[in-house]
Amino acid sequence: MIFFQKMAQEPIDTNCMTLTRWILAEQKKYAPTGTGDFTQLLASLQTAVKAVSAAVRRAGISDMFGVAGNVNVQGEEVKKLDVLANELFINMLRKILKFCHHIYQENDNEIEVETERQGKYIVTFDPLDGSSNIDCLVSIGSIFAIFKKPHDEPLAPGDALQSGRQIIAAGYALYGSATMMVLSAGHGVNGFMLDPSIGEFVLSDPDMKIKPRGKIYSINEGYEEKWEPAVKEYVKSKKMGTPYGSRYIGSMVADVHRTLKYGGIFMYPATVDSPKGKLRVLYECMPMAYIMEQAGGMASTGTKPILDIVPTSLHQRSPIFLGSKDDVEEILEVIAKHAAK
Ligand code: P6P
Repeated sequence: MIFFQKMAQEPIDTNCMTLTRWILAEQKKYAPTGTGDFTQLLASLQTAVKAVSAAVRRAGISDMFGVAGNVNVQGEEVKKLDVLANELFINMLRKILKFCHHIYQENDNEIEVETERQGKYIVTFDPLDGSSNIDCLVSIGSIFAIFKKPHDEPLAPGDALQSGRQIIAAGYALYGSATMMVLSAGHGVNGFMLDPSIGEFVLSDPDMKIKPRGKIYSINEGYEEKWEPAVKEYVKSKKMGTPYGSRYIGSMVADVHRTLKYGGIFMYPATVDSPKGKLRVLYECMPMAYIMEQAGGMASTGTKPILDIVPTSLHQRSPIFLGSKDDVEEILEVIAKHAAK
């Protein structure tokens, strides 16, 4: 009863900074003469996330769990929620498709975009990352990055294959104990919590920065025998002396968000079975690397910054080591030491 009384007395902030207001303020601050297309794009992504969040929260009741019966371009089972999340993102973007062209995880190639409707942005996204965790109610997420079209001509195949340094905005949504959007448009990182009572994302984590060093390492230890020696040596070192804590959720968005909030390192290295790593460059590694760098952290392939990659294929994968600068630099030193042998 005390809890509910407290909730009832919670004052409503009548001047809260919502994501919608923040997007408009960003446009006013950084693109006062802009056409508003970028603002519309971010607003549409916000709407897609709200729709996916509602679907995720309702999945168990609406029989949305379970397998949709087909497989995605990586040969992985696609679950019903995956299909729905895909359609929601596409339809929310399609409404403004004249501004953008998008690539996402589930399909072999880019979305076909009618030439007369092509706009000036390319959006790469993973509509529902961590889907193997859907049925057991573990946090899952959506990830996106926004690039500018590289020329004014109609889009050509491969126009999305740009360096991560060309990203103009990126972020993720986490469907956890609450739904949160974390994004950057190149001027720092801000976190917005979805307030179901008003249906708006409200600024809850302004100007997010990651600690220079954390006390948590995150990696799937089940693959230890398949790691390169440098990764084995580094992980072993985290268990010596004053050990780090080990946390691994198996949903990239959840593991990265915890790393951003608490510091430390998230790793998905190459293994014998996945010599290029598992996580996809365009719609998992690059967006998360952009957020990490904007928050004062690092994200590396093990030999170079993730954002320096120029992908040669849409679903290209990369090893990734991201998080607190000191932690990432520490494993890079071990990797370099082994490479020099
Ligand atoms: P593993 C989820 O399937 C995902 O793509 C990422 O969200 C996550 O970080 C990774 O794969 C987990 O992979 O091999 O540890 O189950």
